[in-house]
Amino acid sequence: MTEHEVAKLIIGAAKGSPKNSGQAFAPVNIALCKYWGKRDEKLNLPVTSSLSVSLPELGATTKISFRDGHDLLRLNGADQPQDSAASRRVSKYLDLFRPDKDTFFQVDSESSIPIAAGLASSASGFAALALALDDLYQWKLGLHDLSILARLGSGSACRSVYTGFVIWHAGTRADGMDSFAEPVDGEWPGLCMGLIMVSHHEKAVPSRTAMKRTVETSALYRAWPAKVEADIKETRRAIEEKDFDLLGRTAESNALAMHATMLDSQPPVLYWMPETVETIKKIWHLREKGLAVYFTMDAGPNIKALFMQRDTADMQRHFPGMEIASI
Ligand code: 2P0
Repeated sequence: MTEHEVAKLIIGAAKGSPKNSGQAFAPVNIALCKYWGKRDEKLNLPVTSSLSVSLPELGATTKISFRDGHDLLRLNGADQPQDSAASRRVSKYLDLFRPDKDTFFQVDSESSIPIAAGLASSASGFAALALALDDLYQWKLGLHDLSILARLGSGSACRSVYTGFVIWHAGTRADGMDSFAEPVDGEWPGLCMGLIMVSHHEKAVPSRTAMKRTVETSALYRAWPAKVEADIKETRRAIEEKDFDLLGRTAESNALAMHATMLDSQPPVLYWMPETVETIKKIWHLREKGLAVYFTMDAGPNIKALFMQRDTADMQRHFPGMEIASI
């Protein structure tokens, strides 16, 4: 099945007449058990399930409206050139939703996070776009279906249609209709994520490229599916029992294992900077001294520290400049 056919299947039954514009917000999500590797590149179908937590105060607010001539993407107030990678990717996604080839869109997206700095900007961006399209066309789809539509733009975007803890089921069907995200029960008051920015620069290897290379060339990757499955089980147990050490230990181990598969790729992918290693060692040192702090990392050099609100003052002292996001 093509992505056009999947989109048609989902929005086919929806009725409603378009408004002049649609708008939506979608949060950033950070995976505690990562999505790394696809079984279908067109539909963004993952090899494994993944589990994330959304940061409700950070994300993308996107407005979409019709316009003449050509699509226009505006990111944080700046028009993006039509031939830029971002514009082309968004236009390709919008192709799924054009009633005819002469319909074009303007997309204005305000993001409260640095683009392409390993903070999942494409996830909140495509989730907000899918939700904004639903508002524009008045489809009134459920979040289950919107999660599938968001996935067609970027895999991890399917998790950003929800707040809280979220699981993305890998599914087994070729059409991906069973590959969607849904909330995981369990609030965790006091759980915090600290964003330790090592670099604001755009990454040299896009995560899409790195993911593909890992699947194709890393022998270690063969161990990855079983590792993620076990980690998801442990993370769900940690959420249920509010066991912070289990949550942190599992998330940290999962992120390091993902980076190990990247290092094992040919040519190798290493997103880390010297400051990344320094920060990791500092976190381990602080933990040895009794501070309950763990970390996770994505396809970039930045560190996301996991800690409890009661330790905020200590964390701020050790990591001045760290942005704290409540969960
Ligand atoms: C994640 N990442 O689970 C993992 C961990 C990066 C590291 O999802 O090709 O932008 O659009 O499906 O979703 C980044 O990959 O990739 C990602 P596509 P995506 O958050």
